[in-house]
Amino acid sequence: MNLNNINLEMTAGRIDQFPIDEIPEIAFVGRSNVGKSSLLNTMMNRKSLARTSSAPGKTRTVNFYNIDETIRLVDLPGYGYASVSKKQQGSWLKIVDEYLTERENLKCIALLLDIRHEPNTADKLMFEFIREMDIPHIIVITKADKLGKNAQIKNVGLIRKILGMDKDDNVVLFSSLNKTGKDDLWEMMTEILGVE
Ligand SMILES: Nc1nc2c(ncn2[C@@H]2O[C@H](COP(=O)(O)OP(=O)(O)OP(=O)(O)O)[C@@H](O)[C@H]2O)c(=O)[nH]1
Ligand SMILES: [Mg+2]
Repeated sequence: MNLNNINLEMTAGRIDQFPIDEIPEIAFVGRSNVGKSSLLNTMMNRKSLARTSSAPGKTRTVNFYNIDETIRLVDLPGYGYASVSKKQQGSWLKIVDEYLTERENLKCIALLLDIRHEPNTADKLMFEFIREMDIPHIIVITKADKLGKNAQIKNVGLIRKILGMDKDDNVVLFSSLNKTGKDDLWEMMTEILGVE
């Protein structure tokens, strides 16, 4: 797979705009502001191909990044941030739901969780939903750079416990700031999707 051959193939606000082919996709889900778009930029070696913001609710469409015609990374709008009203969220969360429940190209889901926060009800529901979908999944714990080593270990343990994760669940500690976990995540993703 050639990481120099990446493009934003489509930014879709409706399900009928999704690309039609068989390219396997990995989707990135999680609360608004958890760092999904930043993680995608880090994974793709780009500074700002995916748009990011310190204000939650930046990504409002489904964004398909085509990597060398081999896989797609899919950036989704975030859910459940207190400062974004339910009504505001409704319009763009519908497309997330449609993507996750109807997309046949979807072969792996990465659920992102902020290392500093306990998973909330929305996170727990999303984790349950992914488990029930019976699709390979990776838990990515973001913003690792915000904590020291001991606090990292403590909080990862807490997140595992709160979500009731299994021992063999894939977990990656990640930082878009210093690229912690980037190689591990690429390895897991390519193995799950069966690409080189
Ligand atoms: N320190 C640190 N900050 C990060 C990291 N990842 C993301 N951020 C910051 O967190 C904020 C949100 O990042 P985004 O990537 O836009 O988050 P998102 O999950 O895409 O948010 P939505 O599009 O609203 O769902 C930005 O200010 C980023 O700079 C990280 O690993 N470390
Ligand atoms: Mg985003």
